[in-house]
This record gives sequence, structure tokens and C-alpha cells, in this order.
Amino acid sequence: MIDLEFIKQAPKIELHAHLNGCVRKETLQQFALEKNLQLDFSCFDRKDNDGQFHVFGIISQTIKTLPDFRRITREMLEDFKHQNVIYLEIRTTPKECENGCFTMEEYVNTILEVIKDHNQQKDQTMQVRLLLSIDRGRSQEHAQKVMNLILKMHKEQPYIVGLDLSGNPEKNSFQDFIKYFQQCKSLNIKTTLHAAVIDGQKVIDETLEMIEFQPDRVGHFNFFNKQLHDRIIEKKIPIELCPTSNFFTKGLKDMSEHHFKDFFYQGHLVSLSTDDTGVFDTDSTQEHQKIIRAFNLNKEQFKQLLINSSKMVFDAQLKEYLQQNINQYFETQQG
Ligand code: 6MZ
Repeated sequence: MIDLEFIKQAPKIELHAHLNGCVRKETLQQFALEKNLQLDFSCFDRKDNDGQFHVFGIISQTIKTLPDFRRITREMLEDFKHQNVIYLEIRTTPKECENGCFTMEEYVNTILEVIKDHNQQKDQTMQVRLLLSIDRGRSQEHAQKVMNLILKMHKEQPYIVGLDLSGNPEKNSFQDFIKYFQQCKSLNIKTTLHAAVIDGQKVIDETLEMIEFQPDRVGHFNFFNKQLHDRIIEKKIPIELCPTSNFFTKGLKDMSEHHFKDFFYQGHLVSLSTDDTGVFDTDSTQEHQKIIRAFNLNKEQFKQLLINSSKMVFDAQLKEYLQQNINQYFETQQG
């Protein structure tokens, strides 16, 4: 049995974490108090899909200014570093202030400044990269603005490494946004898509289209039939699993039902991430612990899982560094 401290100390990789979903609950409550907002935080106790999207409503009403965004980014980095994460990809939907007090570019630059300060510290053990998200629940106009931003920024900002499709899966469809992802592909900008988050025939059809598009990774992949399962393996598209989030979305009774088992043992690349530490009250250690416990993984399998995650990172230059760290940890700790 692998103990919790061994999992905590292990060099971990986090590939699927939404900035605003990772806000600390205390920080959110403090912001609400400072802004005199009377908000009902009880939806934090409901982890189902509806509950999650209520929480995001509260979050977006509460975290509003550039100093707020700066603070939550700083705290997010501290929290992941505290879990011995050595590579973190943050994703966020670019925001702008309704009355023009800041632009989307200023929003992204604020987050990038925190990331740069962090990455460039001497002897920094955790490297952070940024993905921009298109929110499928929002307009084409919004998506186009995100696209313009990534086109403008990705060359001079090497910490921006990809484009994500997220947001409420009931809204719109992949086809509404595919052109942006095709454009990224043609420019060698990495792509990841929230796929098969919820159940239903419409989602199955959409997921098939996503797989045929061949993004660099997909997120969640909660609901699939044999055709989708076999096709994603055939196409070798790695999956960002988020055990706690997936557990609630799928309504599982026990983590041993998690679809980790349908991919990991076949050698298909999967990684374990938090999705939204604030919403799901979790961290990278707990996500790994839950799967290790549920499937009784041994150290060799845990190491394989981390090595597989390192193969999925969007900043390819760091792969070797990450693998060295993982190998070294398991060599020195094997006992
Ligand atoms: C889909 C999700 C999500 O972008 O404001 N988000 N979208 N599925 C999920 N889980 C199953 N968890 C988070 O961070 C918050 C936003 O991330 C997306 C939602 O659009 C949410 O509003 P940012 O930093």
C-alpha cells in the first residue's frame, strides 16, 4: 500500500486546472465580504453539474478586478507547489471588464506576470504554463476575441501553450467552434477539448467529431460507448482525467468504477488532475490517492502514471526534465 506522504512528496504533473475554479474558498468569501455581496455559498456543497455551474456563477460575481485575478493566480501556484507539483498547466477563459476598465489582453497579461515571476525564480522546481479557454456557453464574438488574443500572444509569450474548449456542455456544439481549433492546429498551437462530459446521444455524436478532429488531448471523457472507447485508443488521444470531478458528474458510487481502468491498463495515456480545487475541495495529492487506493496501484504503476502524464505536457521541452525528476524520486524512495 502506498502511503499518503509518499504520494504527496512525489513529483506530480497537473494538466487540467481552471484558474477561477481553483480559487480558495476563504479568499472568495473575503472578496464577497469586501464587496458587500450577499451570496449563498450553499451550492458549494452540491457537486452535481447544476451545483458546479451555480458555483461558477458566484465565482464570476465575486472575482472581478485585476488585483483579484492576480491574487488568485498567486494562491493557486502556492497551493499546487505545496503538493509537489513540478509542472502545472493553468487554463482560463479570458475576461474583460464590462465598463472597459480592463481588456482581455490585460487580464491575460496579469496572469502571465504572476506566472513569469514564479517560473523565473531561482531554483524553481515547479514550471507553470497557460492555456486559454473558449467557453462554449458564450458567443462567437467572445470565441473570436479569445482566438485573436492567442494568435497575437502565442509567439512572443512562450508560456502560453494551447487552446481549450470548456464551459457548459449543454450549450452549443463543437462544430460551432471547430474553426478556431483548426486554425490552432495549422499554427502548431496545442489543443485540448472537454469531451463527453455529460451523457446523451448528442454528446456521443459530438465526441466522435472531436476524436476525428484529433486534438492533442481531451478532458474528462466521462461517457463513452465501445465505438468511442476504441476510436480514442486507435487515435492515441491522451485523456486528462479528473477523478473527483468525474465521480460527481458521473454519479459514481465508488471510485473503483472510474473509467481510469478502461484506459490505463491498456497503456493508453491518461493523467490525473483536479479540474477545480476550490469547487471540488481537492488537490493533486488527493486525486492521485483516490485512484491509487481504488485500484490498489503499486509504486511501479504509480511511477508509470506519472511518466505517462509527463508525455502529455504541452511544453515538450520540459519532458526530459520531468521524467528525470520522476525517475529519481522513485529510485531514491524505492527502499
Ligand atoms: C466544463 C468547466 C469545468 O476559465 O473562469 N470549467 N467547464 N466542465 C468543467 N468540469 C466538468 N470546470 C471549470 O475558470 C472557470 C471556468 O472553467 C470552466 C467553466 O467555463 C468555468 O466558468 P476560468 O478561469
